[in-house]
Amino acid sequence: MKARNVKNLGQILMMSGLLVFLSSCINSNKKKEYADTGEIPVNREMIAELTSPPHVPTPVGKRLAKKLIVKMEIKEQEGEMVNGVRYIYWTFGGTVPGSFIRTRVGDEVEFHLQNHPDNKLPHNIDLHAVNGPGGGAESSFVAPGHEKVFSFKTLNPGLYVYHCATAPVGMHIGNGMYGLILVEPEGGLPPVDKEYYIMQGDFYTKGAYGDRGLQPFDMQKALDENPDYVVFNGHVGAMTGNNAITAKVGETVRLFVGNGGPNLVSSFHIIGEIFDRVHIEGGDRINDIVQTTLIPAGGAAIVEFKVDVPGTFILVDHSIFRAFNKGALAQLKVEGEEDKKIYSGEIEDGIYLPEGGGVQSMPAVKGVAEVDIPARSLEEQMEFGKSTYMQTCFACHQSEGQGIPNAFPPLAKSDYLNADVDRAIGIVLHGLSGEITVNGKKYNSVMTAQTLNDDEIANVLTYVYHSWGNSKKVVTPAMVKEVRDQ
Ligand code: HEC
Ligand SMILES: [Cu+2]
Repeated sequence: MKARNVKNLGQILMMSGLLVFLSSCINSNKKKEYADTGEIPVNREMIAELTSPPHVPTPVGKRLAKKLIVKMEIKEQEGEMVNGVRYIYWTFGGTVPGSFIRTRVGDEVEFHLQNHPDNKLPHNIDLHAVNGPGGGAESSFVAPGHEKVFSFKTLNPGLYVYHCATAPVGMHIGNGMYGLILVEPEGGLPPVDKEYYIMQGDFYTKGAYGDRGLQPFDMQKALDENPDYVVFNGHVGAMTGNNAITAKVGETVRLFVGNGGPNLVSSFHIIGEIFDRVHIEGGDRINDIVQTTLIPAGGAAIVEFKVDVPGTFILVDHSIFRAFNKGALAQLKVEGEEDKKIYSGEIEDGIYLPEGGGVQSMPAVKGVAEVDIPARSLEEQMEFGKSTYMQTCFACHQSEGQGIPNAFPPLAKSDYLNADVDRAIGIVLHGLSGEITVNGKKYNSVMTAQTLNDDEIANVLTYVYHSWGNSKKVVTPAMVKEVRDQ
């Protein structure tokens, strides 16, 4: 968020008036020199630095326009969409999205498109930064084991999408063939503390979300615009946990955000943050103070903001089922000093007693009222346990105990659950936080203590242990009481 000092507004206005006046003199000199950006002369040759997401190359700063040589290699390669789900990605430079290209206005880009000999298909590239037929597609059509070269001059500053445009175009894009090329203005974009590269894409697989094994592309689902996965940077969890992007309190962050599609429009939003500036659609126009910005398929935006407080901020497509159920979720982890004026954190967990409410006090975790527990059969335990599960655990661990990748660990066939009953009882009683490994995948999140009595905990855990391939242990209220009293 912007800090504003109202007292000095008059002074600032006078100063900035002067600055605008001065810089308009400078600018008009420049403009006179090159009536058209097409006339900016190039000075020497340089090999372009290309980076894989979420990284971006060094800013252009004050460098002169150059002949910039870009060498981009196309690779068709297998990768992981989400735990156990394999997918053959078609890539520019070995990643989805493809390598980030950073240029300045007036550069003469000599583009070398190389199609790796192990690939099966011809490809090409259409860069939205190009003024020319097909954005380069016609000149760059290249068979496996070949290289095509073409060149273009960057006339318009902005953030542009590039993508493959070989038929069937939708399938080439749908398999991951897109990326971003930035054209910085003369003198470069204003410096910031952190810059990152993020690109959304939708994926269509024969199986449903999470179905394991090598998943082929599904043309019918693509035609129906009904994706199984909507992700940032090529797969679920590409930017969460250890892969989260980072910043420190007080830093300014600039995100180069693209949307490869092939079909969906993105409602890009960061939970708990407001964009100070958005270069709408990656172009010239700047919008101040924005909550959610629309990024069309085949479009981009530059968003900038200062981070004021520490914590984990979640980047989403605010078409929210895509975020929590299809993968369109990334994390920005901010470290530093808290500022309670800007964000207090939880101040108090009070008790809310609507008039006539029967509950007079919240049971403490240790002291849930003892109830007279009748002896129960396994059938009864299963029935009561299922009902508690569907009311309490289901929201996070899901109906079949399958969990949600990177967020909620599975209870189905969980090695962690099956290894230790007392530990499982303790988790439901007291909650759990910190890193754990379940079936080979790491989770580092928080489960709050569940306010259930001993009978309910015994039943719900018995239900979990007798479902989804678990070890069929029976948990009794006496076992729960023992753990509670420890
Ligand atoms: C608000 C979300 C949420 C709810 C509700 C919830 N859990 Fe959890 N649970 C988690 C998270 C998150 C973890 C992992 C914590 C960590 O990373 O340290 C977890 C971990 C576990 C684990 C250990 C890991 C594993 O997969 O075996 C068990 C067992 C468990 N929960 C059981 C339950 C049961 C039973 C209920 C219902 C009574 C329940 N949970 C309700 C979020 C939740
Ligand atoms: Cu292609």
